[in-house]
Amino acid sequence: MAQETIFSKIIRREIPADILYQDELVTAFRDIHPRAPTHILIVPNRLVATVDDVTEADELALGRLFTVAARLAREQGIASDGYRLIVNCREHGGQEVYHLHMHLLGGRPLGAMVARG
Ligand code: DGP
Repeated sequence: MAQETIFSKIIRREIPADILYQDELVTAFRDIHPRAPTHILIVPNRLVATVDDVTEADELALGRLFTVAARLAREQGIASDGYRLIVNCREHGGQEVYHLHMHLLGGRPLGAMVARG
């Protein structure tokens, strides 16, 4: 059983966050350390630690991450210029919080996809 993170407390509204969207499957809130003018995290409500822990039971919630990302991008006014969706996995992916989440980044050109090693 995966360890809960701060994101479970945000989902249950036990600690504050700027929540922009929530339904029965996913929650979206602004990243506390934004790397771009728009930086939103979209997370499945059910704890899945990493992409490596994903199973077929998660397919509905993980599909919802994309529909909510597209909806929020339109609402935030960044859809026509474009944006980036990122899901980091474990150490080499740079994952800090072990509750799977999608970053929605936009509002400026985001540069190269991956920094040179
Ligand atoms: P990652 O490296 O992919 O695991 O990204 C984790 C992100 O989570 C990072 O950009 C900062 C953000 N974050 C960490 N703790 C909190 C928090 O308590 N509140 C909010 N809103 N964001 C957080």
